[in-house]
Amino acid sequence: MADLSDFPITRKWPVENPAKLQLFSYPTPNGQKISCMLEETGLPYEAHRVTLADADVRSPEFLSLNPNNKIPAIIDPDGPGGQPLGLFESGAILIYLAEKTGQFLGATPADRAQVIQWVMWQMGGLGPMLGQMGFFVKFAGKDIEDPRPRERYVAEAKRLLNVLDGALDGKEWVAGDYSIADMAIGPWLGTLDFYGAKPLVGWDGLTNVPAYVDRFFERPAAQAARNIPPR
Ligand SMILES: N[C@@H](CCC(=O)N[C@@H](CS)C(=O)NCC(=O)O)C(=O)O
Repeated sequence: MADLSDFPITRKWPVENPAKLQLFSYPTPNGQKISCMLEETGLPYEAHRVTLADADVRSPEFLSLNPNNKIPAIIDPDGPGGQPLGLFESGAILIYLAEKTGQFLGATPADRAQVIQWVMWQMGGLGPMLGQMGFFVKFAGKDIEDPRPRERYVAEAKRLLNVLDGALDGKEWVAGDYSIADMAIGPWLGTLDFYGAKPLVGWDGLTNVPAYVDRFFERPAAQAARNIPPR
């Protein structure tokens, strides 16, 4: 059985069963992506609650696994060559788990390329832009008098949602079959209620996205991921 004691993070978040994949996360959209994938695949895992407080994400133990001080991160005790592997960045983790399990990455090389395309679109576009919009609409940034940052991120969020709306025309899922691309995108769409931003981004004018997000959260794994690890 793998010995995970070489990973300093396990001193602050002790491992119960080192044979299981170790998830270090909090149920934010980026965290939910990985919990959802783990629930979908049925891979045995242990979830450790890492809050966004500096005491957690900036602790030396957490930084030893993710120097970028952000959840989610994992340790797979059964990584390539049977060796333990630590990994951070939700897009990289999704692709790694999809390759490991042979699930949710598309059936053909062309499908796989499309799935990765939409994962990248989420990682570089939808996630960061909705996150910044949330800051300027709901959190501390809403007190900034200059309207330009807020307008810029709202406009960009709106544009991205319209891109997705078009891509979903006649489709249930964004890249063929249900895939890690949907697991990357779905949790971010779930933030718009929380930000109170649906009217701002023209939600009611979208044709396909509202049904898509409902379809995503109807999946038991997506629903469960909203509270893994429990807040
Ligand atoms: N690109 C990263 C972003 C992760 C991220 O932004 N995590 C946030 C929560 S959703 C976090 O841990 N924030 C804590 C901090 O910045 O101190 C990924 O996709 O994994």
